[in-house]
Amino acid sequence: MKRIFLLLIITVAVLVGLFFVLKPKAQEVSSNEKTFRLEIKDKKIVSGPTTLSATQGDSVTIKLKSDIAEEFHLHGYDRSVDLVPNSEVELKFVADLSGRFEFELEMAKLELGALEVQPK
Ligand SMILES: [Cu+2]
Repeated sequence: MKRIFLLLIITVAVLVGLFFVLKPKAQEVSSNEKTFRLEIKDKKIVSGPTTLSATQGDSVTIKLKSDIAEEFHLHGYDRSVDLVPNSEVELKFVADLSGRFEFELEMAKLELGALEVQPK
């Protein structure tokens, strides 16, 4: 009876061990899509976050709506998109650099917020 009990414990231990060995690693699978929607009025963000959080490797889409024609510029990644009054434009890229990157209205030289990319 004692032996059967011991065997059972060993079997359970082996199965638990196998579960952790065979379990797919979440980090390898994750390449998330992150979409942010920002609305700019009077050279300020009136809707949406001023800090955009992402993880390295994420596919980031920033949808932008502005009341005036301007240029949206994301530093570090050095990506720009022309803002067209009252229509939505978007900036799409893979967040392959980690760190904090400010974005601004390029012509006005006004900082709107920042993209924060956590290292993987
Ligand atoms: Cu700039």
